[in-house]
Amino acid sequence: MCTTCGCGSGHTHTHVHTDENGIETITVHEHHHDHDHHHDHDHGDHHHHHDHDHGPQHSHMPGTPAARAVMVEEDILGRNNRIANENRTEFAKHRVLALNLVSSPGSGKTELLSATLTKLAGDIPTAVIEGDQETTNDAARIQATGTRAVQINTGKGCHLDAQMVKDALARLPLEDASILFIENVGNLVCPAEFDLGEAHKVAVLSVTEGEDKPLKYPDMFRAADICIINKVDLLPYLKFDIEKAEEFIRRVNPRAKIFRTSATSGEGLERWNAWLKASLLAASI
Ligand SMILES: Nc1nc2c(ncn2[C@@H]2O[C@H](COP(=O)(O)OP(=O)(O)O)[C@@H](O)[C@H]2O)c(=O)[nH]1
Ligand SMILES: [Mg+2]
Repeated sequence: MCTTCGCGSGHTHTHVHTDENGIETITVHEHHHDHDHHHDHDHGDHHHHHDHDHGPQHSHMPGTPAARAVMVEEDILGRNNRIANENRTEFAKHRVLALNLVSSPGSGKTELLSATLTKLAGDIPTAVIEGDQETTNDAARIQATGTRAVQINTGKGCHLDAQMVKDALARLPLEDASILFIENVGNLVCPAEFDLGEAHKVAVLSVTEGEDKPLKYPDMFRAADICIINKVDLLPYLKFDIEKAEEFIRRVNPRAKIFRTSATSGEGLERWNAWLKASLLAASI
């Protein structure tokens, strides 16, 4: 269950499958306990029909008071943080720099990763965990660059959690002094809450999304201390004010380190890659 949006039942199991291209996929299945119900009631002159799927923030069923919902939420986040810390210990043991890429769908996370991995090839060992609700498309795009990748399909899930990353690590042995990129499910809300054990969340904002997104989704831009403004090659065609975008990012997160990139033209990738190498060095000592 997501403590942010309330989706899912929280009871999951996974299975692993290797497809004809050798791509390993961990699929998360939800067990549905049907808490959905509907009821009709009259308010004098008008009539309501409600369908409810009881999430943690919306509990008015007898015996499910708000206090219990808060406890469930704390329990889920507490468990997630515990496993995230186990992942973090594992990363430290192998001197791995782990980065959690978060954004709305289509900002260019996979394109940016592919371009980055191609540039780092032969220089720095890398591995990728790909998160999407469905398909192995992105793991296939990553493997095409020669980098090892495991796909996680979250099904109904709106974010990756620490347990999913732990499961993926069991299938993706960490190389010492390497960079692990975790591409989260495209969603500017829920992944902000879930620590995966990463050193940094990296928010990718593309110029086609509008410069106000850091103000509209502040939790994500507060959680991410690195922010990449991608698709700068499209700036001549848009009304996107990049200075204003940077100002808005800094308004919600004054510590944010900001990069401007184009995954397709390669602009800005030198600076981004230099930062990656310097951060890996810092993680290695
Ligand atoms: N013009 C332009 N297109 C890009 C750039 N980065 C990604 N794209 C395109 O944007 C679309 C979504 O990219 P993708 O990497 O799948 O986004 P993701 O959902 O964040 O992983 C694809 O058609 C990419 O080719 C960029 O820097 N410039
Ligand atoms: Mg992607």
